[in-house]
Amino acid sequence: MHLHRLFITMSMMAALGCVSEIQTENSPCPCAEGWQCCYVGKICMPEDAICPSECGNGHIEAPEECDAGEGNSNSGSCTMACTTAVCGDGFVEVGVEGCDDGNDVNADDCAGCTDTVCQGDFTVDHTNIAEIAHCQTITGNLVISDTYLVHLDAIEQLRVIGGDLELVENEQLSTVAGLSQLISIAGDLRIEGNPFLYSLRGLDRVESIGGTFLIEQNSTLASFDSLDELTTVSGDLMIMQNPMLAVFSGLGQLESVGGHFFIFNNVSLANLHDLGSLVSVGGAFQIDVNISLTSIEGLASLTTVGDLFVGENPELSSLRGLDSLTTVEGWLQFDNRDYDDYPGQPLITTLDGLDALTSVGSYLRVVNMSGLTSLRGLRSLHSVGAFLEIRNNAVLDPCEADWLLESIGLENIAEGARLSNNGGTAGCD
Ligand SMILES: [Ca+2]
Ligand SMILES: [Ca+2]
Ligand SMILES: [Ca+2]
Repeated sequence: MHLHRLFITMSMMAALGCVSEIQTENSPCPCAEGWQCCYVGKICMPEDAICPSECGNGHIEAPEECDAGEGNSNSGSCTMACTTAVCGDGFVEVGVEGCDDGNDVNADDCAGCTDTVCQGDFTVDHTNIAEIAHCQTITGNLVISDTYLVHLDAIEQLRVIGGDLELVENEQLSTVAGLSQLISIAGDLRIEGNPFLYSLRGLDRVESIGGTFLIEQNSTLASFDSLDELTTVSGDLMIMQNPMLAVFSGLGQLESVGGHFFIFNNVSLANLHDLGSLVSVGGAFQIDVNISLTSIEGLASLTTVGDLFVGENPELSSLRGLDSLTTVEGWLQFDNRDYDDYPGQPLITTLDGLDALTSVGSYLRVVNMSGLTSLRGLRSLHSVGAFLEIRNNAVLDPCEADWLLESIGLENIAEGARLSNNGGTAGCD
């Protein structure tokens, strides 16, 4: 083939009488017909041969896809390797791509060359929530407050919140199902004053809350379904004034609350059956003013608490459920306020259920328990770190208080005891 072409070329050139040389490969341009003049080196090559290429010379030579000369850039449309910039090449094309992590995985910080890590704090409402639709991570706080949002489907990419998540006083919000990808909240989760939020379905994948978890004044919230992955609340857990909340189903995996745990004034709350995994509460555990609460038997795994306060739950008839509790590190109080507008706990007649309790780190107060007749549930108690107060228990025989003092031993009560105004008359053993 080459010989044939060379012969023709030689014949033509000889006929024209313009060249005396024979066309050969790599000879300098100009080239004879059927040959190409390569840009690099200005040499002749057969037309079907591949010329040498030099990326960066401004000429597109195979196999280059582009060559912008000095304009080649790994942040531009033609890379330093003379390839056309594309999503997935590992280079960020400035002005076109937000990121390029060189993979086609979308569940990371860069999805489809869109940066999914949104830096800083965001406050959004129904008019601008779409602006954070691409965010898989928000490094700061996300505040959704006082909006007309009905749902949160616009932010269904969201996986991680580095700060707080606040859902506060959204008058029409009925579901958080749009948060179904959310796994962790490093700060607080506040769900407060959302009158149509009847369920927490959508928080199913949240495993931990780094700060406080506040659920307050959500007037139709009926359950925690489904917080099935939540094992840890590192800060406080505040469940307060949710009038339709009847059970804690959905909190069945919760093992520890690092701070305080307040269950306050939830008028429909009937029992704590779904807190069966709860082992420890670091701060004060306060079960207070829940007028329909009949049982705390769900607390069977609870072994340690900071303080424990059970008061003003008028339907509660027993402390059964605290059977694993061996240590109260701070205060232990069964203390009713004795004001007309507080109902007391008249149905509790014994402290049975506290049989495993051996020590109270600070004060032990049993005050204004109008139905209490026996303290024998405290039979294992042998240490009170501060003061023992058994007072104003209308039908408690004073001999019961004497028995407790003797059972613990005055020498094991650091700051002494006050046993007074216990009105029962059953007589001492
Ligand atoms: Ca080139
Ligand atoms: Ca790219
Ligand atoms: Ca990616």
